[in-house]
Amino acid sequence: MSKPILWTSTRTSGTIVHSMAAVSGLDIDVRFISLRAGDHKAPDYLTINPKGEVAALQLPDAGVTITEIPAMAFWLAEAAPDSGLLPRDAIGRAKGMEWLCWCHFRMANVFMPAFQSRLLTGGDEAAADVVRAAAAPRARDALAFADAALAKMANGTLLGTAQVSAPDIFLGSLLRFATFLGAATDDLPHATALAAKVAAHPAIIAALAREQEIG
Ligand SMILES: N[C@@H](CCC(=O)N[C@@H](CS)C(=O)NCC(=O)O)C(=O)O
Repeated sequence: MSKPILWTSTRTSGTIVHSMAAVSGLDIDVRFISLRAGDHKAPDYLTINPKGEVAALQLPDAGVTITEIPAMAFWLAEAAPDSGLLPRDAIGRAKGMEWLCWCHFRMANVFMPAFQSRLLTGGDEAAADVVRAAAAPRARDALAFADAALAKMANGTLLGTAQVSAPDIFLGSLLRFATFLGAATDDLPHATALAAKVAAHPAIIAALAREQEIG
């Protein structure tokens, strides 16, 4: 039996999957590649993930690679049913997928344009500044929506679970991204408390420390 391999890169959206993998407790070989060095466009990597992106979860025994954060989260939750990444009941799992898809769409729609603003504007710096500035209030609006939903949930988590779930981890990362964009989030107590709960998870502390070490 070969271990699953998580291909990722530090301080990218791959960190979200790295955190979920850590919480799963599964024995996963985490391999870091450098986007700056172009490792994700190297022929060997493209045979694993033809999208040329991180993260990618390679399952050597099945001869399959899973990509896209909600799909990787789903596999991790299925492989580690007691991890709390997703609830075991069908409705709970569906609600978990709903939040994962929500976070994923916001990441692509609100956060990525800001982080890739120069790419989007063809290098036009002034236009890129406008794109970045427009992203901060939209990021805040997204987090305010999640904050209001959290206010109604038990345990202050998106699914009302005592354990930190995959959507909670994703939302915690979106809150961090929002802070990078300069969005005000201090007045969103539920989202802020959830992000703190996620950040205090021992497996996530260890995963982030490893990323810090690698640089
Ligand atoms: N939809 C993908 C997004 C993956 C993605 O955009 N990854 C970025 C890093 S944050 C990447 O690999 N970028 C390299 C490139 O596009 O050249 C997911 O859910 O994992």
